[in-house]
Amino acid sequence: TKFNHVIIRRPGKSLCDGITSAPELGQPIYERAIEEHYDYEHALEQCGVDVTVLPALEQFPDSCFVEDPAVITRCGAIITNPGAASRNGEKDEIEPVVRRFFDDEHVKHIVAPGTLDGGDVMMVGDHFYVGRSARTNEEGIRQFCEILAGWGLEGSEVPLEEVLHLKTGVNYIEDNNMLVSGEFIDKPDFAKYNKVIVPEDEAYGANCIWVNGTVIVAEGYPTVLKAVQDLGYKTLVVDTSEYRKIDGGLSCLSLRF
Ligand code: CIR
Repeated sequence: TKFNHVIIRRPGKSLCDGITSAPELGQPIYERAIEEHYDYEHALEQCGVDVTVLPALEQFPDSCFVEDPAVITRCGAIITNPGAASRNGEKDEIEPVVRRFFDDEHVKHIVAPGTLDGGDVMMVGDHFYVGRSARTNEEGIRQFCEILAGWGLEGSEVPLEEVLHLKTGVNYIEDNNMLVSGEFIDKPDFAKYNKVIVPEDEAYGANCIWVNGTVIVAEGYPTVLKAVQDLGYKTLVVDTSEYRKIDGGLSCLSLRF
């Protein structure tokens, strides 16, 4: 795998109204979120990708999490049908951007009654694991796998119960290495990988991203950072604490392809 492009979207001031499962963490502070976003952008630039930065969309509080309204594979792009009502319209905002990179034939859609969030999709080479979650339903997964099959790729369903998205708790960092936490530690689907078990008190840190040999790790998760470094990866650390307040992390903040 080699990524050439990354798409990110600046958060808006409405970020503080993003959907959250953890209101006790408080609302994100916009000024800090913007600073963290610049740091994230600069980390990506150091990984040899060209970064497309989209402007904030105040009408969609969660729209900086561009991973959810689209999935981009090496064969084509899939515009999803995001499962949260307040986020569904983000698909119409990301589509024209995706079309800058793909022609008509290589842009497909998940349609109702199917729903799917990109955060539920984990790419491992030409195989895509798809979490069946509160956001992604059986019909969404069926459509997704059918589109993949048309491109010679394959997908499989991974049911999840405890976290928001599949990649909240499991992330592939290439070379057969996978970070796993919580309910994913013992899933038979992942038995064949070299699993790095993320301790419960660092569960948020499981959401790392591999970008061309470098692994970007969230700031404040020392066990995860050391484990990734021990595997021989170059690492970059970015603070995403403002995004964590609304269940967002490193992978949600970009489309990498
Ligand atoms: C949401 O609930 O949709 C946002 N507050 C967080 C989305 C995180 N995205 C992701 O894990 N891919």
